[in-house]
Amino acid sequence: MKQEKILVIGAFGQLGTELVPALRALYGEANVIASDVREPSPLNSIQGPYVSFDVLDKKALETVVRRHHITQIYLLAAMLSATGEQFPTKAWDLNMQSLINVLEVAKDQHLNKVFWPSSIAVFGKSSPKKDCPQDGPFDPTTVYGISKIAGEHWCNYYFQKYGVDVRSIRYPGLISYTAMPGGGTTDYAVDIFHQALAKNEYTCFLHHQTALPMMYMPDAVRATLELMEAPAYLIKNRHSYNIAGVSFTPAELAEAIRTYLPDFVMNYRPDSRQSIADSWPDSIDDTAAFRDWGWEARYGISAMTREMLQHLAARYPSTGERSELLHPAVFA
Ligand code: AKB
Repeated sequence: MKQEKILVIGAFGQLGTELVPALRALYGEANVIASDVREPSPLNSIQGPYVSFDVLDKKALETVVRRHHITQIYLLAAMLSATGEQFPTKAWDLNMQSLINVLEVAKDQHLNKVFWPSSIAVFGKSSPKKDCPQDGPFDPTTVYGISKIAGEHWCNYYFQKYGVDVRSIRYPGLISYTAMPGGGTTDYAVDIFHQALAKNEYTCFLHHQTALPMMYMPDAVRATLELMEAPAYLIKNRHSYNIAGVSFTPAELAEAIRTYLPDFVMNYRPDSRQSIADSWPDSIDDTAAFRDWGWEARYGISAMTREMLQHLAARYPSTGERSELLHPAVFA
Protein backbone atom coordinates (compact mmCIF):
# COMPACT_ATOMS: atom_id res chain seq x y z
CA MET A 1 0.00 0.00 0.00
CA LYS A 2 1.40 3.41 -0.95
CA GLN A 3 2.03 6.08 1.67
CA GLU A 4 0.08 8.94 0.18
CA LYS A 5 -2.83 10.88 1.62
CA ILE A 6 -5.25 11.94 -1.08
CA LEU A 7 -7.96 14.58 -1.05
CA VAL A 8 -10.69 14.26 -3.72
CA ILE A 9 -12.59 17.54 -4.12
CA GLY A 10 -16.00 17.17 -5.79
CA ALA A 11 -16.37 13.55 -4.68
CA PHE A 12 -20.15 13.40 -5.26
CA GLY A 13 -19.88 14.22 -8.97
CA GLN A 14 -20.01 11.67 -11.79
CA LEU A 15 -16.25 11.05 -11.87
CA GLY A 16 -15.65 11.43 -8.12
CA THR A 17 -18.25 8.77 -7.31
CA GLU A 18 -16.16 6.19 -9.16
CA LEU A 19 -12.67 7.57 -8.65
CA VAL A 20 -12.88 7.58 -4.83
CA PRO A 21 -13.45 3.79 -4.55
CA ALA A 22 -10.74 3.16 -7.18
CA LEU A 23 -8.24 5.30 -5.26
CA ARG A 24 -9.21 3.62 -1.98
CA ALA A 25 -8.56 0.19 -3.51
CA LEU A 26 -5.08 1.42 -4.41
CA TYR A 27 -4.13 3.52 -1.36
CA GLY A 28 -6.35 2.20 1.44
CA GLU A 29 -9.66 3.64 2.62
CA ALA A 30 -8.18 5.75 5.42
CA ASN A 31 -5.78 7.45 2.98
CA VAL A 32 -8.38 8.85 0.60
CA ILE A 33 -10.47 11.71 1.96
CA ALA A 34 -13.59 12.38 -0.08
CA SER A 35 -14.88 15.95 0.01
CA ASP A 36 -17.62 18.04 -1.49
CA VAL A 37 -19.40 21.28 -0.79
CA ARG A 38 -22.55 19.19 -0.18
CA GLU A 39 -23.22 17.19 2.96
CA PRO A 40 -23.54 13.42 2.50
CA SER A 41 -27.11 12.21 1.97
CA PRO A 42 -28.77 8.91 0.99
CA LEU A 43 -28.48 10.08 -2.64
CA ASN A 44 -24.74 10.58 -2.55
CA SER A 45 -23.75 8.09 0.09
CA ILE A 46 -20.00 7.73 0.17
CA GLN A 47 -18.46 5.43 2.75
CA GLY A 48 -15.18 6.18 4.51
CA PRO A 49 -13.44 9.43 5.44
CA TYR A 50 -15.30 12.54 4.30
CA VAL A 51 -15.04 16.29 4.86
CA SER A 52 -17.43 18.96 3.68
CA PHE A 53 -15.97 22.33 2.67
CA ASP A 54 -16.07 24.90 -0.12
CA VAL A 55 -12.93 24.81 -2.30
CA LEU A 56 -13.45 28.52 -3.04
CA ASP A 57 -12.62 29.14 0.63
CA LYS A 58 -8.81 28.96 0.45
CA LYS A 59 -8.36 29.02 4.24
CA ALA A 60 -10.71 26.04 4.61
CA LEU A 61 -8.73 24.18 1.92
CA GLU A 62 -5.42 24.96 3.66
CA THR A 63 -6.82 23.71 6.96
CA VAL A 64 -8.12 20.44 5.47
CA VAL A 65 -4.78 19.80 3.72
CA ARG A 66 -2.81 20.46 6.92
CA ARG A 67 -5.14 18.61 9.28
CA HIS A 68 -5.21 15.45 7.15
CA HIS A 69 -1.55 15.59 6.05
CA ILE A 70 -2.65 15.56 2.41
CA THR A 71 0.03 14.77 -0.20
CA GLN A 72 -2.12 14.71 -3.37
CA ILE A 73 -5.25 16.54 -4.51
CA TYR A 74 -7.74 15.53 -7.20
CA LEU A 75 -9.79 18.64 -7.98
CA LEU A 76 -13.00 17.48 -9.69
CA ALA A 77 -15.39 20.30 -8.74
CA ALA A 78 -16.54 22.26 -11.82
CA MET A 79 -19.54 23.69 -13.60
CA LEU A 80 -19.98 21.93 -16.97
CA SER A 81 -20.67 23.33 -20.43
CA ALA A 82 -24.47 23.61 -20.57
CA THR A 83 -25.02 24.92 -17.02
CA GLY A 84 -22.01 27.20 -17.44
CA GLU A 85 -23.80 28.99 -20.30
CA GLN A 86 -26.67 29.80 -17.93
CA PHE A 87 -24.36 31.12 -15.20
CA PRO A 88 -21.23 32.33 -17.04
CA THR A 89 -19.59 34.37 -14.28
CA LYS A 90 -20.38 31.76 -11.64
CA ALA A 91 -18.89 29.06 -13.88
CA TRP A 92 -15.75 31.13 -14.40
CA ASP A 93 -15.37 31.85 -10.67
CA LEU A 94 -15.85 28.23 -9.62
CA ASN A 95 -13.76 26.66 -12.38
CA MET A 96 -10.86 29.13 -12.12
CA GLN A 97 -10.67 30.07 -8.45
CA SER A 98 -10.88 26.45 -7.30
CA LEU A 99 -7.88 25.62 -9.50
CA ILE A 100 -5.83 28.62 -8.38
CA ASN A 101 -6.57 27.80 -4.73
CA VAL A 102 -5.47 24.19 -5.18
CA LEU A 103 -2.31 25.13 -7.12
CA GLU A 104 -1.37 27.73 -4.49
CA VAL A 105 -1.84 25.24 -1.64
CA ALA A 106 0.09 22.58 -3.60
CA LYS A 107 2.98 25.05 -4.01
CA ASP A 108 2.94 26.34 -0.43
CA GLN A 109 2.48 22.98 1.27
CA HIS A 110 4.78 21.10 -1.15
CA LEU A 111 2.23 18.50 -2.23
CA ASN A 112 3.47 15.54 -4.26
CA LYS A 113 0.87 15.71 -7.03
CA VAL A 114 -2.28 17.43 -8.26
CA PHE A 115 -4.85 16.11 -10.74
CA TRP A 116 -7.12 18.52 -12.60
CA PRO A 117 -9.56 17.57 -15.36
CA SER A 118 -9.70 19.49 -18.62
CA SER A 119 -12.16 18.72 -21.42
CA ILE A 120 -12.69 18.42 -25.17
CA ALA A 121 -14.52 21.75 -24.66
CA VAL A 122 -11.15 23.50 -25.16
CA PHE A 123 -11.66 22.89 -28.90
CA GLY A 124 -13.90 24.98 -31.12
CA LYS A 125 -15.07 25.61 -34.64
CA SER A 126 -11.59 25.98 -36.13
CA SER A 127 -10.35 22.71 -34.59
CA PRO A 128 -10.29 19.71 -36.98
CA LYS A 129 -13.47 17.64 -36.58
CA LYS A 130 -11.85 14.27 -37.12
CA ASP A 131 -9.00 13.02 -34.90
CA CYS A 132 -8.62 16.47 -33.37
CA PRO A 133 -4.92 16.95 -32.56
CA GLN A 134 -3.35 17.48 -29.14
CA ASP A 135 -2.11 20.97 -29.98
CA GLY A 136 -5.28 22.61 -31.20
CA PRO A 137 -6.14 25.12 -32.57
CA PHE A 138 -8.21 26.09 -29.53
CA ASP A 139 -11.14 28.46 -29.79
CA PRO A 140 -13.69 27.42 -27.16
CA THR A 141 -17.20 28.79 -27.54
CA THR A 142 -18.38 28.16 -23.96
CA VAL A 143 -17.32 29.69 -20.65
CA TYR A 144 -16.60 26.15 -19.52
CA GLY A 145 -14.22 25.66 -22.47
CA ILE A 146 -12.57 29.05 -21.89
CA SER A 147 -12.02 28.15 -18.23
CA LYS A 148 -10.54 24.79 -19.23
CA ILE A 149 -8.03 26.22 -21.72
CA ALA A 150 -7.07 28.95 -19.23
CA GLY A 151 -6.76 26.31 -16.50
CA GLU A 152 -4.44 24.25 -18.68
CA HIS A 153 -2.14 27.28 -18.95
CA TRP A 154 -2.26 27.76 -15.17
CA CYS A 155 -1.30 24.12 -14.65
CA ASN A 156 1.66 24.46 -16.99
CA TYR A 157 2.64 27.76 -15.34
CA TYR A 158 2.71 26.25 -11.82
CA PHE A 159 4.72 23.31 -13.10
CA GLN A 160 7.27 25.46 -14.97
CA LYS A 161 7.58 28.19 -12.37
CA TYR A 162 7.16 26.34 -9.05
CA GLY A 163 7.65 22.67 -9.94
CA VAL A 164 4.13 21.66 -8.88
CA ASP A 165 3.60 18.15 -10.30
CA VAL A 166 0.18 18.81 -11.80
CA ARG A 167 -1.27 16.43 -14.39
CA SER A 168 -4.36 16.70 -16.54
CA ILE A 169 -6.57 14.90 -19.04
CA ARG A 170 -9.04 16.35 -21.54
CA TYR A 171 -12.02 14.13 -20.86
CA PRO A 172 -14.57 13.40 -23.56
CA GLY A 173 -18.21 12.92 -22.43
CA LEU A 174 -18.21 10.35 -19.62
CA ILE A 175 -20.72 7.51 -19.53
CA SER A 176 -21.45 5.62 -16.33
CA TYR A 177 -24.22 3.73 -14.58
CA THR A 178 -23.31 4.74 -11.04
CA ALA A 179 -23.83 8.50 -11.01
CA MET A 180 -25.64 10.88 -13.32
CA PRO A 181 -23.67 13.65 -15.06
CA GLY A 182 -24.77 17.18 -14.26
CA GLY A 183 -25.15 19.98 -16.75
CA GLY A 184 -23.04 18.83 -19.69
CA THR A 185 -23.67 18.71 -23.44
CA THR A 186 -22.81 15.02 -23.56
CA ASP A 187 -25.33 14.09 -20.82
CA TYR A 188 -27.77 12.58 -23.33
CA ALA A 189 -25.46 9.55 -23.65
CA VAL A 190 -26.23 8.61 -20.03
CA ASP A 191 -29.88 9.71 -19.91
CA ILE A 192 -30.71 7.62 -22.95
CA PHE A 193 -29.94 4.36 -21.11
CA HIS A 194 -32.23 5.21 -18.19
CA GLN A 195 -35.08 6.31 -20.45
CA ALA A 196 -34.66 3.31 -22.76
CA LEU A 197 -35.00 0.98 -19.78
CA ALA A 198 -37.77 2.94 -18.06
CA LYS A 199 -39.91 3.90 -21.09
CA ASN A 200 -38.43 2.35 -24.23
CA GLU A 201 -38.34 5.89 -25.66
CA TYR A 202 -36.01 8.88 -25.50
CA THR A 203 -36.09 12.41 -26.87
CA CYS A 204 -32.55 13.49 -27.61
CA PHE A 205 -31.54 17.15 -27.32
CA LEU A 206 -28.95 16.72 -30.10
CA HIS A 207 -29.40 16.06 -33.82
CA HIS A 208 -29.23 12.40 -34.86
CA GLN A 209 -25.95 12.87 -36.76
CA THR A 210 -23.98 14.79 -34.13
CA ALA A 211 -20.89 12.71 -33.45
CA LEU A 212 -19.04 13.44 -30.20
CA PRO A 213 -16.05 11.94 -28.39
CA MET A 214 -17.21 9.85 -25.40
CA MET A 215 -15.67 7.44 -22.90
CA TYR A 216 -17.02 4.66 -20.69
CA MET A 217 -16.22 5.33 -17.03
CA PRO A 218 -13.96 2.30 -16.39
CA ASP A 219 -11.68 3.61 -19.16
CA ALA A 220 -11.80 7.15 -17.70
CA VAL A 221 -10.92 5.97 -14.19
CA ARG A 222 -8.10 3.81 -15.52
CA ALA A 223 -6.75 6.70 -17.63
CA THR A 224 -6.72 8.95 -14.56
CA LEU A 225 -4.92 6.41 -12.39
CA GLU A 226 -2.43 5.52 -15.14
CA LEU A 227 -1.56 9.17 -15.71
CA MET A 228 -1.17 9.83 -11.98
CA GLU A 229 0.88 6.65 -11.40
CA ALA A 230 3.28 7.30 -14.31
CA PRO A 231 6.78 8.47 -13.38
CA ALA A 232 7.06 12.27 -13.64
CA TYR A 233 9.70 12.14 -16.38
CA LEU A 234 7.18 10.51 -18.74
CA ILE A 235 4.72 13.38 -18.41
CA LYS A 236 5.99 15.62 -21.18
CA ASN A 237 2.79 17.65 -21.41
CA ARG A 238 1.91 19.84 -18.43
CA HIS A 239 -1.10 21.46 -20.07
CA SER A 240 -3.42 18.48 -20.58
CA TYR A 241 -3.56 15.25 -22.60
CA ASN A 242 -6.11 14.35 -25.27
CA ILE A 243 -7.54 10.91 -24.60
CA ALA A 244 -9.89 9.12 -26.98
CA GLY A 245 -12.46 6.53 -26.03
CA VAL A 246 -15.28 5.98 -28.47
CA SER A 247 -17.01 8.37 -30.88
CA PHE A 248 -20.62 7.97 -31.97
CA THR A 249 -23.77 9.84 -33.00
CA PRO A 250 -27.07 9.66 -31.08
CA ALA A 251 -28.47 7.55 -33.96
CA GLU A 252 -25.61 5.06 -33.64
CA LEU A 253 -26.11 4.80 -29.88
CA ALA A 254 -29.85 4.23 -30.37
CA GLU A 255 -29.02 1.44 -32.83
CA ALA A 256 -26.63 -0.18 -30.32
CA ILE A 257 -29.38 -0.06 -27.66
CA ARG A 258 -31.81 -1.75 -30.10
CA THR A 259 -29.61 -4.87 -29.99
CA TYR A 260 -31.07 -5.35 -26.50
CA LEU A 261 -34.34 -3.40 -26.71
CA PRO A 262 -35.47 -3.87 -30.35
CA ASP A 263 -38.54 -1.61 -29.98
CA PHE A 264 -36.62 1.34 -28.53
CA VAL A 265 -37.88 4.61 -30.05
CA MET A 266 -35.62 7.64 -30.43
CA ASN A 267 -36.96 11.15 -31.06
CA TYR A 268 -34.89 14.26 -31.72
CA ARG A 269 -35.56 17.77 -30.46
CA PRO A 270 -32.27 19.72 -30.60
CA ASP A 271 -32.02 22.60 -28.13
CA SER A 272 -29.36 25.18 -27.20
CA ARG A 273 -26.88 22.41 -26.47
CA GLN A 274 -26.76 21.61 -30.20
CA SER A 275 -24.59 24.64 -30.98
CA ILE A 276 -22.14 23.65 -28.23
CA ALA A 277 -21.94 20.12 -29.62
CA ASP A 278 -21.48 21.51 -33.15
CA SER A 279 -18.41 23.43 -31.98
CA TRP A 280 -16.70 20.30 -30.60
CA PRO A 281 -14.72 17.68 -32.54
CA ASP A 282 -16.27 14.37 -33.60
CA SER A 283 -13.21 12.40 -32.53
CA ILE A 284 -9.89 12.90 -30.78
CA ASP A 285 -6.29 12.05 -31.59
CA ASP A 286 -4.58 10.68 -28.47
CA THR A 287 -1.21 9.55 -29.82
CA ALA A 288 0.65 11.83 -27.35
CA ALA A 289 -0.98 10.09 -24.35
CA PHE A 290 -0.20 6.69 -25.90
CA ARG A 291 3.41 7.67 -26.62
CA ASP A 292 4.12 9.30 -23.22
CA TRP A 293 2.34 7.07 -20.71
CA GLY A 294 0.86 4.22 -22.73
CA TRP A 295 -2.82 5.22 -22.80
CA GLU A 296 -5.17 2.92 -24.74
CA ALA A 297 -8.97 2.75 -24.47
CA ARG A 298 -10.58 -0.67 -24.05
CA TYR A 299 -14.29 -0.03 -24.54
CA GLY A 300 -16.06 0.43 -27.87
CA ILE A 301 -19.74 1.24 -28.31
CA SER A 302 -20.96 -2.40 -28.19
CA ALA A 303 -19.20 -3.42 -24.97
CA MET A 304 -20.12 -0.13 -23.30
CA THR A 305 -23.80 -0.42 -24.30
CA ARG A 306 -23.99 -4.02 -23.09
CA GLU A 307 -22.47 -3.18 -19.69
CA MET A 308 -24.55 -0.04 -19.21
CA LEU A 309 -27.82 -1.84 -19.93
CA GLN A 310 -26.93 -4.89 -17.90
CA HIS A 311 -25.97 -2.87 -14.84
CA LEU A 312 -28.94 -0.53 -15.06
CA ALA A 313 -31.54 -3.21 -15.89
CA ALA A 314 -31.83 -4.19 -12.21
CA ARG A 315 -33.16 -0.69 -11.43
CA TYR A 316 -35.98 -1.07 -13.96
CA PRO A 317 -37.71 -4.34 -13.05
CA SER A 318 -39.95 -4.58 -16.15
CA THR A 319 -36.90 -4.75 -18.45
CA GLY A 320 -36.56 -8.53 -18.15
CA GLU A 321 -40.07 -8.93 -19.65
CA ARG A 322 -39.21 -6.70 -22.62
CA SER A 323 -35.79 -8.06 -23.42
CA GLU A 324 -34.61 -11.64 -23.20
CA LEU A 325 -31.03 -10.43 -23.49
CA LEU A 326 -31.41 -8.22 -20.41
CA HIS A 327 -33.24 -10.82 -18.33
CA PRO A 328 -31.41 -11.19 -14.99
CA ALA A 329 -30.98 -14.92 -15.68
CA VAL A 330 -28.87 -14.16 -18.79
CA PHE A 331 -26.20 -12.11 -17.10
CA ALA A 332 -26.42 -13.28 -13.48
C1 AKB B 1 -19.78 18.50 -20.95
O1 AKB B 1 -20.56 18.02 -21.77
O2 AKB B 1 -19.78 19.69 -20.62
C2 AKB B 1 -18.72 17.58 -20.36
C3 AKB B 1 -17.44 17.66 -21.10
C4 AKB B 1 -17.33 17.12 -22.46
O3 AKB B 1 -16.47 18.15 -20.58
N1 AKB B 1 -19.20 16.25 -20.32
